[in-house]
Amino acid sequence: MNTYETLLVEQNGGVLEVTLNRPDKFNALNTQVSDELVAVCNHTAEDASIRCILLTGAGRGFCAGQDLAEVAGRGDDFSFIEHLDTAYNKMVRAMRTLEKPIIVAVNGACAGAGLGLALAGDIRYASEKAKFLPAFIGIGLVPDTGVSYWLPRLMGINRAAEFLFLNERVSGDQAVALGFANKVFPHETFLEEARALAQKFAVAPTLGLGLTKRLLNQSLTATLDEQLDAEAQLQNVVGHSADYREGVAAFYEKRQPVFKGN
Ligand code: T3D
Repeated sequence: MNTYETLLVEQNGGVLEVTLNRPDKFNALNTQVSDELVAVCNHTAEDASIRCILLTGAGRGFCAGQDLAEVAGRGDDFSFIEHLDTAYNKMVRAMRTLEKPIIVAVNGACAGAGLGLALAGDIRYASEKAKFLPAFIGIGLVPDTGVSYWLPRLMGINRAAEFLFLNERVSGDQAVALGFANKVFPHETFLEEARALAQKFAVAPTLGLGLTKRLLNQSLTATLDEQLDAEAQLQNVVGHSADYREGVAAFYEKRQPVFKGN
């Protein structure tokens, strides 16, 4: 296991629980945080004993986006292209290409690139204390970290325009209604709810979940014909897996299947 300075990382059974750990800064992002999240994804991809990631934040915030304290030290030649490409875009790509589920448990403020980080997960559970805001236009920036990709797809372009232009602050309930959070729970229980979901995924057919994620990813830009072909190709992979054999056997034996993830 790698060592991390900005993250707390703990494996519980098949679940890797990852906590953004810069609570005094509302877990604001910098290159070190995103590099460490990429390392977590790479480690998870290689370690068959990890079958799900649960990502949350320490303290009152989930993630306040770019650490604004680091902006002051930038010179005129600072390249936002290079910064985003090597830091936050790399993080989003690592999360989306990781073929294992990522649950994001949003415990508090979720802003800017922190919203992009949350949207790069597969399922978002929110505490009643969660608040989501784009933040970008509030400081004169455009959306990044995938926010302008996900929001129109999840909430429609008109509501995305309103949310982004007006830099609206929305609650967990509103995020569910808008379609970009899955469920909201009381603050006292929300992490337990997310952990229970993660433990379900940890005993699910991991190969099937991972390839379902691949299909969902490509569905966002594919034609129906491309998607039908991709489904057939990937069914031909999972259709020869041990978990599929186990699933069918358990069905006929009227018992719970024991999926090993392969
Ligand atoms: O520049 C580039 O690298 C390009 C990439 C950009 C990507 C982006 O993410 S742009 C957007 C950057 N983020 C923001 O603009 C959000 C700024 N923060 C806020 O709007 C609010 O702080 C929150 C809505 C997140 C939380 O509000 P609230 O009222 O609950 O808490 P607070 O009192 O404002 O903040 C609590 C502490 O966190 C505070 O520190 P203090 O005063 O107690 O010592 C605050 O300074 C700190 N904090 C919050 N956000 C950031 C931050 N520190 C550094 N960077 C932050 N982004």
